[in-house]
Amino acid sequence: MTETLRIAMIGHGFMGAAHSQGWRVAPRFFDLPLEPEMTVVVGRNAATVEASARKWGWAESATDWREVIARDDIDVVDVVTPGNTHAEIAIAALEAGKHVLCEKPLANSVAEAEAMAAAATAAAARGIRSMVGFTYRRVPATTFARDLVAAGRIGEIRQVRAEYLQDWLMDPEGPMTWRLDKDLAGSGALGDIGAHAIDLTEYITGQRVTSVSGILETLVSERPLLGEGIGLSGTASAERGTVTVDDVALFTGRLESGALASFEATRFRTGRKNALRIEISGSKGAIAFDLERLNELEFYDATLPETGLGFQRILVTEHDHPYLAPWWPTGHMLGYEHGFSHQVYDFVTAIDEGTQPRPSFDDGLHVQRVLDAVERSSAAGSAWVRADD
Ligand code: SOE
Repeated sequence: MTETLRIAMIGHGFMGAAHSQGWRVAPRFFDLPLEPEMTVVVGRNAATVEASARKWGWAESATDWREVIARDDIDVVDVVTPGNTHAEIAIAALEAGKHVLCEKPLANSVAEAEAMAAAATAAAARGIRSMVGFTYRRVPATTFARDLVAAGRIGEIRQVRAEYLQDWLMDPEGPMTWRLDKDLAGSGALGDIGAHAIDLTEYITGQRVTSVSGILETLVSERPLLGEGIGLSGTASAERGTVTVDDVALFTGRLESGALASFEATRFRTGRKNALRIEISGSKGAIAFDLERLNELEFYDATLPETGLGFQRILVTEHDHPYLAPWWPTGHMLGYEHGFSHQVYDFVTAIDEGTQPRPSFDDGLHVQRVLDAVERSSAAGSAWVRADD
């Protein structure tokens, strides 16, 4: 019989739903070496967390994460709370000997991320694994893009353009959520979605961002406070609150090789709902990806005869493409949620094999340093700031 891995998930918002889906579905499709058991979900409100447990298939619910982390019947702690609590929960869980999966961005500050990375290194020496939830690395088309780059198919990387475009804040009467509060979220579009653009760039190119020059802007600085309810489903009250994070982040960066990259993260790009896009130009070819068409990868092979040149659209749904083997027949599309199953597959496999899963807390710390460097650059009139120390 397969050994079990007993999971406690702390938090139960949007990411809680996505992670629950991953824990539930991954073992139904992938042959996992350990069987995840959805043991307990934790939230502050007993009634709502109980409802989440029932809906998503957790055996129990609880309201005190400290008590849950102290339990002997928990092997993994999955952190899906707002950023301001990541460090405290993840460090306590690692110290208690639990493997930790933590949502992105790793933390709200470099200091917190450093403490988390140090706790992860100490825990790794005791066989405890930790990983950051940058799930877009696990979309088959982005993993395939990484494979093409690593195989030299686009040659030497000359230029990168990475952007994450959403428009859910364009209505100035849209209510405040925790994502607009610096104390809870750390930063705005920059950390929430710009972090994905940075991680995906580093993952696909295999190079880190070493320095940046950026600008941050808040387009709507006051919004109605939330009345009843939580998140975007709550009702707006008559009172207004101050938005303390950026709505738009624009920055340029240099990769380790010296190649230039441009980044944009915005929640005001009218008409773009969830467009995480990346285009990488190299000496032998180029690749382009857009999350709004996540089953496709565009590939330009500049080594072909001139008359045959052009971007080709590869439908990344073949069984030989990354992660695709256990899913549907060719051409039967995957969606947003599959990345969370792939994340569970990779994390559980690493725990079983005793290897370091990526992105590690060190990778998450590096992204945090880039985010921090963009903030410092913006405050210094877009001066170039190093991000790799
Ligand atoms: C909200 O902007 C959000 O849900 C992010 O927090 C996620 O990380 C991203 O995947 C989609 O957008």
